Amino acid sequence: MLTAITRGVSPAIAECELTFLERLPIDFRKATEQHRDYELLLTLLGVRVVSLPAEPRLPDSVFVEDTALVLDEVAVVFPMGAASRRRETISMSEVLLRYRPIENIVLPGTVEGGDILRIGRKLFVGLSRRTNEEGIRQLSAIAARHGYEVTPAPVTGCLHLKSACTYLGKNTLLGNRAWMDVSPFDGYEWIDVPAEEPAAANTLAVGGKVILPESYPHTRSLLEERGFAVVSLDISELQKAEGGLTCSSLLFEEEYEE
Ligand code: CIR
Repeated sequence: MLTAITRGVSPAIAECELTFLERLPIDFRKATEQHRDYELLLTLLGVRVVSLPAEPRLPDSVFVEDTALVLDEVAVVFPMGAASRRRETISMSEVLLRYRPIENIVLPGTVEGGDILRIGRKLFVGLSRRTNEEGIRQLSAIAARHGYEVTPAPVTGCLHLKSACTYLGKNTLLGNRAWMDVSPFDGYEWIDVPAEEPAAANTLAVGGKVILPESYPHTRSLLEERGFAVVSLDISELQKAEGGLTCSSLLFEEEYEE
């Protein structure tokens, strides 16, 4: 069954890391409500949600996707590029041990899960402000042992690879191609985000639907014209923390048998 690990919003979220955004006030109660709606929507789409308690001292810890990559055979835990976030992996490793054996990337390698776009047994990994060449090298070695191929994909205009593009299914990517090097993605169809919604590429395709932030109505129309079933969700407060839809869950198949 598709499983999503999530974590409650930290009451310290106002002190989150910000790279490309100006700091705006975040309404903690609203953020918590939006996060619960996110968990509820995943449940309605057939995902088993494992909701962990908030980490009051770790402002960005709601963004669990960045801590690790859960493949069918192994969980790979990362030293994140943002040093302030590295303690998030301590409790996450304990949880992941219930599901998979764990391997660790080690410093000076850094990787964040927001940089990993998985399509089957291909892992496209953003070379970004948070994920470095040494991190990608170590990840490639671990992934290769389990039959996955890693392809680096330089990212220039945004935080992570999946801020610039996500996979919708049907061999199609939604992207802002100005923010990344697209050459690793030869052979895929592209849908370009509309100019007025440059940050709309971070979607979550699950349960036959594409979840999209409510703030991107033009992208919604475009995806619907192209035959994708879209569900919109208001995540305005988490967007102010530079979070998107993929960041708030760590998704994997719970019962995997070789
Ligand atoms: C950070 O800068 O690390 C957080 N404020 C946002 C992380 C978003 N994560 C993601 O896109 N995977």
